[in-house]
Amino acid sequence: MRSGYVAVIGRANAGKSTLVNVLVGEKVAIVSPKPQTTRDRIMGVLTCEDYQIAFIDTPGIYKADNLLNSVMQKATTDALGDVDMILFLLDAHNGVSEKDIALIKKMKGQKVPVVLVLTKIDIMPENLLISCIKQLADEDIEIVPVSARKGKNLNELKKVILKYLPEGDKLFEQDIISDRSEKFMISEIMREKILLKFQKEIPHGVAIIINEFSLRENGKVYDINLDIVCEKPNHKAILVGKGGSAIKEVSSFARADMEKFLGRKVFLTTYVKVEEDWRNSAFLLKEHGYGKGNT
Ligand SMILES: Nc1nc2c(ncn2[C@@H]2O[C@H](COP(=O)(O)OP(=O)(O)OP(=O)(O)O)[C@@H](O)[C@H]2O)c(=O)[nH]1
Ligand SMILES: [Mg+2]
Repeated sequence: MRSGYVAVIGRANAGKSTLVNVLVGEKVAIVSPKPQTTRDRIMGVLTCEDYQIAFIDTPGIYKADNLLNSVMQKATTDALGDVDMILFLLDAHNGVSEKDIALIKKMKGQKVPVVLVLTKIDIMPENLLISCIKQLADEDIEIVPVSARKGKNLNELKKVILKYLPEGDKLFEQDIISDRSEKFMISEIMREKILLKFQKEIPHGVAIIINEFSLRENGKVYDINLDIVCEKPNHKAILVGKGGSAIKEVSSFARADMEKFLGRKVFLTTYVKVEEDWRNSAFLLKEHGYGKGNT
């Protein structure tokens, strides 16, 4: 039996959460086309007969321009401690930049093995993939190209990971797939739908507060009441939409996913409120669950 922790690191939007979800076989982290989707570390556990891998998904490496971003970057740096190996994910479908090379060099300075995973190869012309691999040859790092979306080369990736994991017992019970609560996932599902519908700064300035999360006595329906916190009155107007149309639409997508996730009917009520510049308030960040560990 082999078991261990694997940090999944990379620039924002590299495909970290998508890969973790596919490898674990369940959605443990939300995904969106916008950078900075993941805000905290999330563990996803893959258990098989003779191995168990605990993946640590992390916020993407990004230049912090507010306190929330700094908290997110700290979550990523902290994930590098106490893992058995690092997967450094690189989305090279537009080529490899100097900045990418600099990050690879920095990762190689860590005290655990690092494997470079080239993501999204389904949208990468083959000649570009070959030239990227040639370009990266000088870096003297093991490279595994994958596509999480098309399920390409994932068995190969698992084999490579297992080479670096120590012999040992299971770290978690068989049925554990994440370290996060249902309540956390519910708030993340709401945030995901907002990330998918709204543009620019609006989704980045949103936090979700769950006021109620309870199963009715009949065991068939969850009552969920949540606040969508945004940063500015004009963001609130956009989130609510004309006659409440935007919030209604986004809540309906969220409710459908929540029902799928919980396997029960959901009665969802949402309220949009403004907390000016909450992303720069240490107090409000903690209030909204950032930078205080798992919930
Ligand atoms: N074509 C293609 N798209 C992918 C693949 N993996 C991820 N994506 C897309 O890339 C975008 C970002 O994916 P995420 O998994 O959220 O990326 P991330 O690295 O977790 O991003 P952050 O949490 O913001 O750092 C989404 O639109 C995904 O659907 C892939 O294998 N192929
Ligand atoms: Mg992510």
